[in-house]
Amino acid sequence: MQLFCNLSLLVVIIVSSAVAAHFNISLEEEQQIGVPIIDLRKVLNLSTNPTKKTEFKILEQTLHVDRSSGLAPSSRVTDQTGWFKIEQSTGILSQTKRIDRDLLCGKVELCFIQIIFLPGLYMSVMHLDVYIKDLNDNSPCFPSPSIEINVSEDLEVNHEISLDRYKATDVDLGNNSMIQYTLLHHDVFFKARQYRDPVGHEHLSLVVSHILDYEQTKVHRMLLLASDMGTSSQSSSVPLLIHLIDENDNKPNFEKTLYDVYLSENTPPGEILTRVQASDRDSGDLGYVHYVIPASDQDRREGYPPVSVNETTGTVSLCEKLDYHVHNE
Ligand SMILES: *[C@@H]1O[C@H](CO)[C@@H](O)[C@H](O)[C@H]1NC(C)=O
Ligand SMILES: *[C@@H]1O[C@H](CO)[C@@H](O)[C@H](O)[C@H]1NC(C)=O
Ligand SMILES: *[C@@H]1O[C@H](CO)[C@@H](O)[C@H](O)[C@H]1NC(C)=O
Ligand SMILES: *[C@@H]1O[C@H](CO)[C@@H](O)[C@H](O)[C@H]1NC(C)=O
Ligand SMILES: *[C@@H]1O[C@H](CO)[C@@H](O)[C@H](O)[C@H]1NC(C)=O
Ligand SMILES: [Ca+2]
Ligand SMILES: [Ca+2]
Ligand SMILES: [Ca+2]
Ligand SMILES: [Ca+2]
Repeated sequence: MQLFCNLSLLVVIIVSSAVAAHFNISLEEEQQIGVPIIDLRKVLNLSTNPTKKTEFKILEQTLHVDRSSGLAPSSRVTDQTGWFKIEQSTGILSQTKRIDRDLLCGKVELCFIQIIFLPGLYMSVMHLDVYIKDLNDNSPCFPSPSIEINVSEDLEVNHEISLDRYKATDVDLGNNSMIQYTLLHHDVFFKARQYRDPVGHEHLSLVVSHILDYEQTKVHRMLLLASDMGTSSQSSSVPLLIHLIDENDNKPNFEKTLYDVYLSENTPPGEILTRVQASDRDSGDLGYVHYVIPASDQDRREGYPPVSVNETTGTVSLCEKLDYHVHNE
């Protein structure tokens, strides 16, 4: 019974001393290697007398990525070579290799390296947690070197074109990775729109802000700028090209509103009387013009019209002998 009580007392002592021997510091990522960070002798109130040896010794260094607020499990990585060293005789802590927070901890806010060390012979083990703070050392990055999209010239004003698949990403944390988009060199036809949906996802789109016309401008060229909202904001940009797709939105137009031809009654059939010409502002097949003179089958049986038009060239020729009394007017 006596033995059991002593044992539990011992456990309590270990726990309380472990709590006391635990302290935190914070450090920005990407600090220079070898630069003194803290003097552990001062922190621990140890003698700074150089003749009194303290002999610091690191036992373990472990990276803690605390995802307790997210869905992914937290992780720990013990690196045998470590990120830090403690000068054995002076107790000065310094960095031995590059610490890139963005690479080590990604989007996880709580990111620290725990150093378990002995501050000297016959002293108890201590824990030093070095919290790694984010620096805005990355600019937003677009997934492709340029953005090219095809849109119909028929799109209506206020139509929205999603650019979500072209959004930039920034590997920093918090405001250092929040991105704001701006359209540079843009015209009146498009505006950028950025918004957060009810679920919290960020979206980027282009809004048509003026009637489009392929016949006027076939390609709209602008620059999409992404800037982060961190301290000393970083930004990058990509060319944004919008190719309009032609639609059949133009009617052929005749050069003249009336073609007037005077003939004598004895003009021989087959004679070319005039040539009609119409043009269509659309491109390709949409702008191809062919000519017909509309007439019913009944009309044709009765010899009307007495002229025919070449479908492709627009030349109008006489197809039968004229009779002044029948054909005038
Ligand atoms: C270390 O920092 C964390 C978070 O900032 C804090 O919750 C904890 O109390 C600190 N621990 C010590 C021993 O200062
Ligand atoms: C070191 O001494 C200072 C001032 O005497 C005291 O505030 C501090 O808590 C001490 N630190 C430790 C780790 O004992
Ligand atoms: C846009 O159209 C061109 C030519 O019609 C085509 O080569 C290209 O793949 C299209 N681009 C997209 C993003 O649809
Ligand atoms: C992040 O940016 C927002 C908007 O500019 C600002 O209100 C907020 O204080 C910033 N947060 C930090 C931690 O700087
Ligand atoms: C129309 O004119 C073209 C060029 O002169 C000719 O090749 C074609 O045969 C003509 N079409 C008809 C139906 O006469
Ligand atoms: Ca950034
Ligand atoms: Ca960073
Ligand atoms: Ca058109
Ligand atoms: Ca047309």
